[in-house]
Amino acid sequence: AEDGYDLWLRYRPVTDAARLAEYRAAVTQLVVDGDSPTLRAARDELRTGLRGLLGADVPLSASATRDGAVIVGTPASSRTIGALGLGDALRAVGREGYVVRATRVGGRRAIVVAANSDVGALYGAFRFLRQLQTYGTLANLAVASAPKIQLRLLNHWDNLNRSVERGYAGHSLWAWDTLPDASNPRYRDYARANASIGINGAVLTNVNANARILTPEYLAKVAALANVFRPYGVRVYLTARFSAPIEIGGLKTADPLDPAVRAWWKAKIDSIYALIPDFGGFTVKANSEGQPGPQDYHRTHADGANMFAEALAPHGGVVMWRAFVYSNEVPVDRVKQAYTEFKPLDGQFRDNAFVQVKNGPLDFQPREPFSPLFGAMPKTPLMMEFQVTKEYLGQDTHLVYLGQEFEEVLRSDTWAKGKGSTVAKVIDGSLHGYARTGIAGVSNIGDDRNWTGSQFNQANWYAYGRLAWDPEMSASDIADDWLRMTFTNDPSFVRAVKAMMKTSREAVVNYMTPLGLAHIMATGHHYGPGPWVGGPNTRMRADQTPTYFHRADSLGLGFDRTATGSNALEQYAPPIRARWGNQRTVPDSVLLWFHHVGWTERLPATHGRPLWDELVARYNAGVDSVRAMQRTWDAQRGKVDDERFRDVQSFLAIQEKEARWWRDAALTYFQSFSHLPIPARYEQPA
Ligand code: GCW
Repeated sequence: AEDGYDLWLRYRPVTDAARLAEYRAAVTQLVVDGDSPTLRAARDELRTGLRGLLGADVPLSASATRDGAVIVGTPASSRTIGALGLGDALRAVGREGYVVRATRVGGRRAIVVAANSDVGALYGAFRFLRQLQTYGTLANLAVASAPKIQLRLLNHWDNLNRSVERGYAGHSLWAWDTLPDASNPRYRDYARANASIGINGAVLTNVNANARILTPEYLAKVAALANVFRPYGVRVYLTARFSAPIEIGGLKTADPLDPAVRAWWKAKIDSIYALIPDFGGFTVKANSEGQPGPQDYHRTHADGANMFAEALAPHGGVVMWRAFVYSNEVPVDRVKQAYTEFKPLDGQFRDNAFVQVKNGPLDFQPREPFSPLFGAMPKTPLMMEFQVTKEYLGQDTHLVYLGQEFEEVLRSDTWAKGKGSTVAKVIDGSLHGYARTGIAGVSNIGDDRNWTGSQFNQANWYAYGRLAWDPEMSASDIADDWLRMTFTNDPSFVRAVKAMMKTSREAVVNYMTPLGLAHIMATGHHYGPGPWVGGPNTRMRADQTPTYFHRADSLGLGFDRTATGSNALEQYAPPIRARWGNQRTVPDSVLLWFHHVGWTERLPATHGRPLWDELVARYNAGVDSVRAMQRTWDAQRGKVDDERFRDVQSFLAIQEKEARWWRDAALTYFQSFSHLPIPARYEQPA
């Protein structure tokens, strides 16, 4: 059934007759020398994929005996590949990259999928399959690709009871109760999907961590998952609860400078590596939202991180220390805290420690400016943390293509070293010469049949992986590939639905938080509107006022973060300060993020309209965009299977209703401050 389980690895028969003929002539046998688990995975994937796409088995052969061999491997695994003289091309793609090219072997036409490592060959196999899945030509095929970021991870916020924090796709995939004895085909399919987009690590557990994951009982379960993922190049990582030495170690303290605590972690880490020799390391959330951490002992984040880094170093592991720190005290401006706490620590972290920074300074809002930490810590490798699960963007039901958001952040210019110092160049290491690089995406995956809670949420997993491989890729090109692989190559479908995906992010910004508004979601679940509640999490400060984030009053709307206000703006480079700090030059995207604007003020960022009119226009535009998305999708009936067609259609109907809910709630609420009428030309709140 077309329930979405196959993700973008559907491998349905090629329906374009010319392409099918081309592929059948170009692909007549499969030569995969070497028998490592990873090369076997590549061979299995190619067999399955080609059988599906070409409608017939492609026979395995020990060598290229006729035109049309697809030869896969490394110079070490395959003499044929070793003899092809790919030396320079292979050197250029590094350990995980690949070369896929049309060539001749012994006078016969062949396609070679070559790499320096088995996992590179596996990535190359997926790349080759993608060529067919997207109906690309095989003539003169010449692809070479290497990841620009070393660690490309998913962060699962999965709990040991199989609930998923901010998960909207069912339960956790990890069946802790039946592991390690029972496996599940989904573990392998999960690893396949990740490998197909180059994701090479998974942090299995919630950053709000449970120490029990570090007990022998659970580590055996983790090892079982690691065994399934290993052939696909996916390493496992865990979250470390800072107070674990007390909770499961029987110590009286978790002070990172206490020798007994350090010895406990060292022994614990050694025991993990005894079970999982390629264990990746830890992600740590400390001294944030009530989690324990080094500050409990008057130590710094660097003291905490370095304790783990030191114990992990002999095994090649890393610690990823999160910069998302929300103290429980009331700060003047929450968006300043990460920079304030971490910037002074630059240079104090051991070299196998990362600081993992959320894309924006607040918390995964539909739109935020990039975090000012990017560009501000030249001596500390900063990892990007994106949220693939749409906590604040309509969760499972709303269709929002996050490729646009990720691209916007990655292309943002920090100006750290002058123009062109993009966030992408910070995290790929090229701007500051980081020796280590990494990126993390908070997963949207669960045990729903379609993995992600909706068909289109799959695109966000996919786009995250592709951008982790190459943070300079275009989100639009990624959407193009994803649509062809996931739905159909019908050009009219791809054109229309890609355009729809590209507008979907701006749509949600408009109907939820236009013009730089943020965090006006309802408390706790963060799904619907709640500008009257204020505050992000129920566990946050009780004294937070409802208007904390949007600062509506009788005069106007928006958070003054310039020098006359919280001055969060000073955390950015001077050219940005100048542009964003001036009401005449600030872009509309961050207007109310940085400025408190009078209700009737007319600015370039309000297109010369009074702020109130512009706000109304934006909320209406958001609703209109969703209606346009519905029309686009309705026109695709018959081009895709009925099952997924109706699935998407019904969710779009929910989204339209809820876009109106958002608009009506927000405008009615803000109207109680502005006391201005909704201009007649706009749809009135219900
Ligand atoms: O976005 C907030 C979420 C919390 C989450 C926290 C974090 C895992 O509402 O659920 O906790 O961020 O990133 O640590």
